[in-house]
Amino acid sequence: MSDGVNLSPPILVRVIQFLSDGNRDQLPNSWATTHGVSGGASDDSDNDGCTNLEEWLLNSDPNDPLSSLWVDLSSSNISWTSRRNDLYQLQSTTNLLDGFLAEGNPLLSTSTNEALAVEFGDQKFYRIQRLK
Ligand SMILES: [Ca+2]
Ligand SMILES: [Ca+2]
Repeated sequence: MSDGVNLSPPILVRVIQFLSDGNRDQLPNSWATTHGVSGGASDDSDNDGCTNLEEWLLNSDPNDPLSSLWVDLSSSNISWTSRRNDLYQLQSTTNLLDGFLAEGNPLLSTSTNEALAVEFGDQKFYRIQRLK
């Protein structure tokens, strides 16, 4: 930026969208209206074990008990419920204090269930991050 006299280094301006939450229940008004959710964030409208807040964060359907998150570890795979066209990243760490690192490339889901091969042996923590 310049005031005509002094120059400052370039600055990065990032526009962040804030979703309106008129009743302050932690659920965006637009999402609650779209899904007809009248309960609060801690309610479980479809009794699938995921709260409405979790359903919103997971991009799952708060009115469909078959639409929720589950993660399963077998002897060589990690599998999870997914949404078609969402992008997921497998991440791992051997020490939770060090944070997670990506393993492999992001996966564009083509199904409602996805699975990736994982290594077992030494202590390792895995997580699936939905990127989009
Ligand atoms: Ca639910
Ligand atoms: Ca659900």
